[in-house]
Amino acid sequence: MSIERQRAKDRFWRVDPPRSRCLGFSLLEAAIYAAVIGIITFPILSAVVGVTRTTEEGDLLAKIQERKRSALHQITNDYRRSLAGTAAVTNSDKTLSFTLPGGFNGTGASAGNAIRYELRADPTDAPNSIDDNGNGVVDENILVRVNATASEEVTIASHLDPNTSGFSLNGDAVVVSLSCMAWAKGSQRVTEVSETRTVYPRN
Ligand SMILES: [Ca+2]
Ligand SMILES: [Ca+2]
Repeated sequence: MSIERQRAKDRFWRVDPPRSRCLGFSLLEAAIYAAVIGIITFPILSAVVGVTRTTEEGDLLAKIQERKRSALHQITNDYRRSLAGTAAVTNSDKTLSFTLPGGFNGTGASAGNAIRYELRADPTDAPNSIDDNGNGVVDENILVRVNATASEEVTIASHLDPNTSGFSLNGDAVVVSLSCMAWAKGSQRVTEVSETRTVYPRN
């Protein structure tokens, strides 16, 4: 067989490899698949993020409710023991002072420790409309219990809203309003819980 005939025969029987569709996706197919995967997974991821955020906000709400409850509980217990007629509210309704009984003087309860509850600007967040300490709430207050007689003071609450927290008097009773606030990471808003309680002295 001549070389020319052999070459012609080879060309006749040569089978080009099929352009298999299994070797890869076209650009259009890849784009469609990506879009479909995105449509399926985006709602799932959104739901997971939503549940996580809801859980964080729920935990935060429980935490600040407990913070408020604990501070009100302490003020209530303190003030109920106080001597009637000794309460005063000063410093633009931000300070409550009263006197605890010190014992029995033969005719009644004698004066004991002088107590103050003071709402103060948080030392880490000055009142300048800026969240200086980066905790998500702006210009929060702290609540400090001062035992003036013993020269002792203890911070019993923080994250308090200065605009809605304060004291007032109603006869011998004191009206205490506390608003605790906090911010959950990723949340669009600050969570706040408030309570106003009227407390009467028993002595
Ligand atoms: Ca500030
Ligand atoms: Ca702050």
